[in-house]
Amino acid sequence: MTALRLILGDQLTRSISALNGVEPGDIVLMAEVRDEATYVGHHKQKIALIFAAMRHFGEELRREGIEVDYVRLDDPANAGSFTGELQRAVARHRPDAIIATEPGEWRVLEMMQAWQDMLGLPVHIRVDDRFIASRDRFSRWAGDRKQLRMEFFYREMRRETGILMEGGEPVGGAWNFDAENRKSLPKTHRLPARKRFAPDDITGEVIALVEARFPAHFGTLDGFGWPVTREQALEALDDFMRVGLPFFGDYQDAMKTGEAFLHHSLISPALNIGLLTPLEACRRAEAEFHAGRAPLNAVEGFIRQILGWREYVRGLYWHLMPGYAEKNALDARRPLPDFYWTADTPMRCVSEVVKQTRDNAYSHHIQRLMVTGNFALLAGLDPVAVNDWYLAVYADAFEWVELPNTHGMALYADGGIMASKPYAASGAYIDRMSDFCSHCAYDVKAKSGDKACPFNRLYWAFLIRNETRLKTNPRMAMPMKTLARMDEAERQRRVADAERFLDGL
Ligand code: FAD
Ligand code: DLZ
Ligand code: SF4
Repeated sequence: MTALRLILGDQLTRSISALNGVEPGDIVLMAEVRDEATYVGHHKQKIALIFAAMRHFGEELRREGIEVDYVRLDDPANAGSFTGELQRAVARHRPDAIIATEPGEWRVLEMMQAWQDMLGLPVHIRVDDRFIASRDRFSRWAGDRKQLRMEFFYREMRRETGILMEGGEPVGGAWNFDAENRKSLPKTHRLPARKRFAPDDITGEVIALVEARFPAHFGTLDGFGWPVTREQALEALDDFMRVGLPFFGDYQDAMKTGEAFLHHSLISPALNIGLLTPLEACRRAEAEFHAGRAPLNAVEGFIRQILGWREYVRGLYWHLMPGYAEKNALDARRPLPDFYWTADTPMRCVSEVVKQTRDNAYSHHIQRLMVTGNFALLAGLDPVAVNDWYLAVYADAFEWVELPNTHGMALYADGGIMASKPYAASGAYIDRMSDFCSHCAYDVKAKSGDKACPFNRLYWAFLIRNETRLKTNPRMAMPMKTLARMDEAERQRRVADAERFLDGL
């Protein structure tokens, strides 16, 4: 029996289920296709990362003696889509069956499910077992729970894997050291240089191709330094363990002008395309703790992001799709302002994050959540447009992880399935966690008027607009109490002030 084994651009793991039992005579199909590069206008670095990593992975398989049919984007016969390339490959190789691993996006799963009938061949879609919790495991946990809180899921994952556990109890006597993850960066703190990888010939060729074929896409390719092989990804992980992890806990939420990476791991692109596995990243961090090289607040904080958040959002995505993406619980309708693409805004925090995003296809979690995300939430930007932006601009963005984070966590568009309250904050939060406000044209202390920080002007209008929806939420009790004391004239004044700002966008 000859099997055609399909490997997608985010399935670049030697132990991926589609390659299990690969035999002489089988053919591995990998295809660079226009549809995947354009279904949103991905950042140039994201396309380059995926094509470069795909080409390197294809070569690695060939070195092992596996037959790889690799279709390049600039192949004149390229059909431009997964389905078209599969049809062409079936005509070339006449396989008895197709073997694939389930994809990371609903839209691609629907595509795959149509192939068997279309091609008249058995299509085996295998489970993606690179995740720590299978989709079934998550669904069993979710059951008919009313609330799907990450913290409780995370504790089960800790118990099941034994990571940071001691005799059935969490190491250090607590599950979560989140309260120790919120320091701002002292002025004198020295940030480490981070490991970046100069493009080799294969990556250089891909960079030229992306520049030529996708010139209008967002972002620059100049500083491309992402790991594109497993070997490089392991080096990046090592580098993080040495220079990032020890301070990861303390400064996880901090932001600084001109500094995109701080003490973050930068491993999400490598993890999401399969060059690293989540379990090995967690085990490495745990070993650093046991060796006394990193404190518990850092190690637990890092492991929580992967074993907790990453697994949880993946479970949530598949548990709630396809309806999840259509929710718009706060009835937000405003179009995305141009400055999300141009960085051209006097709001220093927003322009800084958009510039970092343009230059690196990266910004860290708090920048995504509390700057661009918080602005979108307060301004009532349309969730579809905001989701498309997040899916396009980050090198690590695939819908299974992007959608719950944006739709649920940042925008509260799911009405509170993911976050127990909206992450709405005035400028004071950004001022506390960054140096942005001291370089800004706006005054972070002023509450209203043209010079006042827009986050302050929008914050109360957001609460007023959503008062009925949020007033029964116990975690919103404090601001809702303050709002209840505000007289009608003051409310009208604040709404009008916010409207004046929004009209000027
Ligand atoms: P670190 O801060 O070093 O964290 C370590 C790892 O933990 C990350 O590599 C990542 O794999 C995992 N992680 C951390 N937070 C989350 C989270 N909330 N959800 C899932 N995994 C997490 N992450 C993506 O991988 N792809 C996305 O498309 C994406 N979109 C986001 C959109 C919004 C609005 C927000 C608020 C967050 C989003 N995140 C996304 C989560 C998070 O911001 C990134 O995983 C993180 O910034 C990646 O950088 P890092 O590798 O340096 O992470
Ligand atoms: C994101 C992406 C891009 C830009 N290009 C390709 C490609 O040409 N070929 C490919 O196999 N995969 C690509 N990908 C990743 C896919 O979009 C991803 O596999 C699906 O979204 C499922 O997660
Ligand atoms: Fe951002 Fe407001 Fe601070 Fe300016 S003052 S940087 S707009 S939070």
